[in-house]
Amino acid sequence: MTHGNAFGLNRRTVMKLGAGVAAVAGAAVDLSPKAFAAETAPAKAPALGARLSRAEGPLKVTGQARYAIEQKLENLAYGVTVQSTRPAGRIVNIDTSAAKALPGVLDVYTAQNSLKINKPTVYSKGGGATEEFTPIQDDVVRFNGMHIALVVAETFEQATEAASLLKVEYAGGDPILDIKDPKAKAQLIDPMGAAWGDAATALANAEVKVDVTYTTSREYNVPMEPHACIASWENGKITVWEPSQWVGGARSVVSEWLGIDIENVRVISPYVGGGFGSKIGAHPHVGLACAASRRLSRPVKVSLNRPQTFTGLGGRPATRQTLSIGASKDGKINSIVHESWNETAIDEVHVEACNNVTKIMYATPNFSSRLYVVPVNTVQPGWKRGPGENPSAYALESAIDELAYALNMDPITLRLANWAEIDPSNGMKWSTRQLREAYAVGAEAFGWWNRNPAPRSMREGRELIGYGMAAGSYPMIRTASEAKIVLHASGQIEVLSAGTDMGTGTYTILAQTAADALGVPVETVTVRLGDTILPRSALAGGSQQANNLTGAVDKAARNARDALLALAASDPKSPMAAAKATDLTFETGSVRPTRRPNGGISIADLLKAVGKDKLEIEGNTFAPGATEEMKNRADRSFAQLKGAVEGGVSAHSWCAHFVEVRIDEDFGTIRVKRMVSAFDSGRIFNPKLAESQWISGMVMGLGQALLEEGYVDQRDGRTINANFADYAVPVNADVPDIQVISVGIPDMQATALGGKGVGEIGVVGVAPAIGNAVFHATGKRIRSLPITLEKLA
Ligand code: MCN
Ligand code: MOS
Repeated sequence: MTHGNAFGLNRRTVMKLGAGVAAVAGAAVDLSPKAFAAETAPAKAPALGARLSRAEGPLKVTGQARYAIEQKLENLAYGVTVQSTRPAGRIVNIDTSAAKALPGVLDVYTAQNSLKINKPTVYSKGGGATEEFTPIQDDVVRFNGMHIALVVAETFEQATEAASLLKVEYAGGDPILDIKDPKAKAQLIDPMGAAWGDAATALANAEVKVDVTYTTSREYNVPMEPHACIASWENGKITVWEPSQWVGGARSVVSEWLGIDIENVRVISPYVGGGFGSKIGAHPHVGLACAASRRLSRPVKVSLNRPQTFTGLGGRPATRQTLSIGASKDGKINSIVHESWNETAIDEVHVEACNNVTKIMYATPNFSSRLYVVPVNTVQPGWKRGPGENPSAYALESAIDELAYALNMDPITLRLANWAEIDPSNGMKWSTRQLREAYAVGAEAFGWWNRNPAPRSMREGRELIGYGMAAGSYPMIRTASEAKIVLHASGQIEVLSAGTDMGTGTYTILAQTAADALGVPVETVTVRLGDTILPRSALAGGSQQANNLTGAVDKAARNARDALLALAASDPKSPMAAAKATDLTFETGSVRPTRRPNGGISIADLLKAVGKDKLEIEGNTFAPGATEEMKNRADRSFAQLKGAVEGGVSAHSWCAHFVEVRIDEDFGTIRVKRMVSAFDSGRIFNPKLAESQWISGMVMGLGQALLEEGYVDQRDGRTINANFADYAVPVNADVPDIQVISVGIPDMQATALGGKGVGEIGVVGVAPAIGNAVFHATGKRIRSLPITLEKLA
């Protein structure tokens, strides 16, 4: 078979598919200033699905939004952590005398003078990722950059100065700093592998094979807002202002750390300056702040400085993956063998599930995958946008491109030849899978079919041009959650949830959901989020929160409509008191007799008429009969979290990315010229925000592909580039023209309102698309990220 559109994906088919999805697809994003001006004009349609700007945006750009450590508290003390400068061994002594002698210093806590902090269990029960490590409880040095002391003083400057005066005496230590170290021992994570058929035999007998190894570097989440909190202990209760993707989880951990009843813990997080997975869990410095506040009976602020964030918590671990694919000459895959290794902390397990995409993407009769972790002296790695799926898609989608070249076949054609009609890992039906549409629409918008597939065949002057593509998936994770709607006699409507908004758009889409279901203008709805005193919500993680919470708010709004009809029919002071609730209708914010379209009374007037100043109504997505304990577990642990297949169908978001790179032939510099991606995230609640999510994921993928790499000094385990100058992330000059297209359709089997996840799917598959484009441009296959000029030379 030759390169070409063997599966009928010619231009005309593409157009037809494109037209077919146009009705549900959001418009492609136009990033011109003109487009922004038009979009920020007040929107008329309040409905869910409208292209509204972020509700909290003005508060943020005018500096009125108060982030965690901007809270002003009386009698605030400042804590500064001290981190180890050795990667392993023991602490023999920490001399704190000079520090304690400084003016303003309140105390210095070390393992010798410890604040008791218990081990948390919330995370380990959810599969690792956020550390169980509790600082200053023993003399063991686990990694370079580990917190070994907390200095607390009246001012930040005094604490910083005092922290620099500690004299630490270390002994011993034989660190393992890299997964390639011969001393390092890989551990098989047994239950996480997946296998069917006889992959080894099928591979041995395959007509065409690729057998390749890919590596990815250590990466960091680097949100703009560093990890920092204020803990305030008062009369046996603690309040923590902590930027959090999950206040319920943080509350649970604080109660475990301190050994106090969870009812005595409140966590507040109305605004989060980015987290990308790194603020799902409260990290050890928060435990230090809480314990110090209890000891001193004062509020204590602990903010990590930027370098400290690189070791105060972990990012995406370095990975190594071997992938073998066997196929017939006509391009049918008959075997995939995938093994992966990722670094983890020396005494904790974080698994990067590198088989997540591999095991579902293509129909193959034989498959085997195994996951290993390799303990090294590093901070426990964590979740970073698309954990598992991201490295998985990198290896798989690079290898598929290699196979396409081995077969002399177009990569889209090859993907379609191995289309999985059902989820190959479990035989379940897909809920929805608009991936063919994504290939078709993306290819068309990009101009894929103009590509000459031969490497080094396209150029403009000194620049080699490369076109590459890759696909990706992200599972639809779900956790039941609850929400409350408060209808005020003033006409104002409040939506309350403990869920958080990291810049994703939760405030906006929940207002849209309530406005839509109640038929009121979106401006009348205000949303309160990010506080454990509000209705229980699972984490903003795993790209699930939008669907969890729109479902809960929609339910609350429906309950509110029922409650209003009942109130109108039952309260003697209601103008409709003579009617039966079943003879009344709720429409566009009013209750009216079903037979009198013009005889309505607004929510506010009804409340005034019956003499109520407000009406509070709850709604949730729990199964009927869910106990309080189950609801608490959904809010505080991972126990109620449902994966992709728990609805009896296999539910995922899907994407196809197309990129053009330009490579200067003389200098080897790589520039991404444009990216076009098509996404299936089901029904989209707000296209403007979903597009912004997808685009930001793609930019993160660009960083991973070309820039991001944590360097560890192999002599002492120090993170060398622990700052924004040396840890390079894309800046505006690196970011090309980006076009994103929605090809999703409402997926009612996946979620209450038919949406699927948006937050992470954007990053999955970008790095391989760029790598594939680099190969097309140059004929060089770089199998390790980031792809730098040195590797290309
Ligand atoms: N959305 C939509 N239609 C859908 C689903 C979502 O319009 N069907 C839009 C909404 O605006 C919603 C947003 O997309 O607020 C994200 O929704 P969802 O995919 O449910 O993700 P979560 O709300 O659970 O947010 C977490 C997700 C994750 S896991 C990471 S990592 C990530 C991401 O969001 N981190 C982010 N996007 C981020 N964006 C910002 N600005 N900062 C981060 O730290
Ligand atoms: Mo996202 S890495 O699940 O917070």
